[in-house]
Amino acid sequence: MPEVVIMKEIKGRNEEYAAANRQKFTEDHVLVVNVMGAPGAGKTCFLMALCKELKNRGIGSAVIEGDLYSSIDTEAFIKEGFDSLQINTVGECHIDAGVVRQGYDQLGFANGVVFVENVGNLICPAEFDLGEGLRIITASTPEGDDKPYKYVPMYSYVDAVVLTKCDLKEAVGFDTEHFTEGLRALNDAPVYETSAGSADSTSGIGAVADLIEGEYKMALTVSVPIP
Ligand SMILES: Nc1nc2c(ncn2[C@@H]2O[C@H](COP(=O)(O)OP(=O)(O)OP(=O)(O)O)[C@@H](O)[C@H]2O)c(=O)[nH]1
Ligand SMILES: [Mg+2]
Repeated sequence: MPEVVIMKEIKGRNEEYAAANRQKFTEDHVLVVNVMGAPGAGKTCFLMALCKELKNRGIGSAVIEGDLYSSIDTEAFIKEGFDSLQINTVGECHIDAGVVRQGYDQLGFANGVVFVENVGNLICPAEFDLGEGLRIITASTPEGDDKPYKYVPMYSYVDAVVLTKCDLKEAVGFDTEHFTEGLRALNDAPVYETSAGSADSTSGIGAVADLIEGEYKMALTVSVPIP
């Protein structure tokens, strides 16, 4: 049974905790990546394929899972040999910087990348800085190509967009041009096309791994700011 941290929200102090996290992650030379997206967007499948690809490249990774209830996703990562810890929000639609720090300290992971799979939600997670180094949204093609037009705060907030379930593009009539046009009105974040949960599980993962590897190498060289 994996370790489970129960979230207790500390209202109004998130920015303070996020700043302390950023300092700590920088000191530790750990790249923390906040992965957001709708429920069922394919966050776990994408992260599983990405962690395996990073492992092949000699980069270690661990996953902090945020869910309202259950430890299903954490168990999946542990089964594959990755360090993973579960946060249960017990009803909250996001995780915050304080609970991520609790999870990070208990995980005790060093020398690599820590992914935080946020609670499946396209609204609340964009309001809570976790002190992360990189923000990714997973957008699945069956959700529709109009999401950047509707979920403006989230699509403005992220550093990279991972389109998931691209194997279903034609079947669901996903118009990449329409999606990208909406995104470009808000953000110049790169878009990566993936199909990690399909028969071709490695599809598009290499390009995302290049991004993560580049950011991680940068995190290794950054010197610690004096508070
Ligand atoms: N066809 C197809 N199905 C996928 C793909 N990626 C994920 N799926 C399926 O989509 C469903 C949800 O995938 P998950 O990876 O669990 O999604 P999630 O975003 O982690 O879900 P929550 O954590 O519950 O919010 C599962 O049935 C997956 O098998 C893909 O690339 N192609
Ligand atoms: Mg998941």
